[in-house]
Amino acid sequence: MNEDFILITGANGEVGHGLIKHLAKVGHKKIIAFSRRPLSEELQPFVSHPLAMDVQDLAGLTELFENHNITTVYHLASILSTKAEHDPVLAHNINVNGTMNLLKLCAMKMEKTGKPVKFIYPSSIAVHAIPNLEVKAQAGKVKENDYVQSTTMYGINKLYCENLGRYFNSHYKQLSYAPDERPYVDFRALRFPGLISADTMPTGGTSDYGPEMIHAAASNRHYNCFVRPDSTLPFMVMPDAIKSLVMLHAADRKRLTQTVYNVTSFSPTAQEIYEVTKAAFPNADIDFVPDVNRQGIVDSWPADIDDSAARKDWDWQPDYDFERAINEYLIPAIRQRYA
Ligand code: AKB
Repeated sequence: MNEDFILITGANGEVGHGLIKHLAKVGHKKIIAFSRRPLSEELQPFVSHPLAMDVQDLAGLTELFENHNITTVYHLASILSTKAEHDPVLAHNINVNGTMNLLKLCAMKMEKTGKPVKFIYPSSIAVHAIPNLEVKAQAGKVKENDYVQSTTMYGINKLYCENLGRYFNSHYKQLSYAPDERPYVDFRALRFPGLISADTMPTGGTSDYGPEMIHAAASNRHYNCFVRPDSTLPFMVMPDAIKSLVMLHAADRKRLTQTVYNVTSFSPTAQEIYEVTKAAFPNADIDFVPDVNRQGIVDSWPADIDDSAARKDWDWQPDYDFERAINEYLIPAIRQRYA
């Protein structure tokens, strides 16, 4: 019971794959990782406890906390934006109730042991909604508190969970304890832009046109891009996403001036992603066939975000700009994957 465990939820997802491999590589041996489906065979050798579990299963989670000294939670489980629009109630149950279950157990652990659990929570650019394309063009680098009136179920869930985390971090049971005696969860959130991985394909997101275009070209599949060529979103490649999660985890709590941080790398248009894809895979068969509803969501998300607070408070800096991401990471790795 004394050994420290890392708990990873949503472990089968894209970020889970990258994070688990990274943590195992740097020597973490005590990792409990679960997804709703049994943990992917590829990941099983890297974790001590591969499980199939749902974040809505409070009894199962309680048992995990009772039987293991969980000191860090990477809470990755989430229904992404496109899927959440098809089943908003399921999204709420998983995205919100699942997060509440975990925060509650972390707070109870601190009440019992006096030791805080570090809770790393990936949020998203989806918390923002910009009213129209003119405002989006003028908005420039959007800060954490700008345009936070999300219009998607997923974005609303993320925003609420950020606030829940802030509550458990600073105000939990504020009427029962003096401010300096309050149990707390060491909650730290970052807002990811669209993510692109060479190893895995995203499922259920609205920024998926970026990775889908490149993977389809590399595997000789036709692709209908569901947004206009001029559509612009911030993106980041998976190695930088993992870097940001572990940097935020390692950051000195005294230096953290906010509970939620933007992180980003580059902001290409869909046309620019098309051009680099075509240059790498000249036979790529890609058409632009915008889907009016998904386009609406992409148009409402910022074209660029301001990550200066993360840079200042925990020295965040991405390793990959667009050029390096494409030429040194994505194209060589994706080529090899489909060779
Ligand atoms: C999605 O498209 O839903 C996600 C996100 C931007 O958080 N990739």
